[in-house]
Amino acid sequence: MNQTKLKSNKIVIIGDTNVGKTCIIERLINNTFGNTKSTIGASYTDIKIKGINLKIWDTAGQEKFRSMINMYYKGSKCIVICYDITEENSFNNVKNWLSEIEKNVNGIFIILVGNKCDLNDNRKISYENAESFAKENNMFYIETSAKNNVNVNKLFDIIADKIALINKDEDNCNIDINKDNNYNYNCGCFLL
Ligand SMILES: Nc1nc2c(ncn2[C@@H]2O[C@H](COP(=O)(O)OP(=O)(O)OP(=O)(O)O)[C@@H](O)[C@H]2O)c(=O)[nH]1
Ligand SMILES: [Mg+2]
Repeated sequence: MNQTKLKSNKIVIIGDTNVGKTCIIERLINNTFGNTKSTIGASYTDIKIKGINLKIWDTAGQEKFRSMINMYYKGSKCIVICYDITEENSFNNVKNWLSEIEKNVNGIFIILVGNKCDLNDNRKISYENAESFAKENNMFYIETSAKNNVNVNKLFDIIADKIALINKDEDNCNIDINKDNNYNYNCGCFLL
């Protein structure tokens, strides 16, 4: 196996503060939902899903960290933009997140995630509206609940599948068919 094949595939999770980015990762890694503190800077988690090594960067949504997030886009295979289905502003801001991405990277796989779908009674953005916005902007759309564990694993399965295809296209496949599909992970952090 060459050096390239040993590399993790970088995924960056962005979106306004409080939309649930850290909770989604907590649910994926530990299968828990609890008290999270607002993220400072960014932190990463290494995890293997469907035989694909993923390095998932969780970034801070607070305005004061905004300008620093641009450096995380470089070299990523997938960007996940999260919003909160009960917070209209967080959906309206997806446009701004998209234009920041466009300034930094081209043709990247982007998934739009509407989190907190357990709060359907307080929903401000309809599924149809969000899905058609996603389509218009060449994004995949999925709704999740980190709280009730809805679609969190599915989200990362979709990402792993897509990255496997991207890597295959690049003749840079990272799948090790001899390894099982256990979720092995490491983590670390980087304060800006
Ligand atoms: N009801 C509900 N609440 C959620 C869900 N996910 C996260 N939350 C709550 O939303 C709040 C913010 O969650 P975080 O994961 O810290 O948000 P974040 O997007 O990482 O925020 P920053 O780190 O500041 O960018 C917390 O109070 C969570 O308990 C969800 O799926 N449903
Ligand atoms: Mg966070």
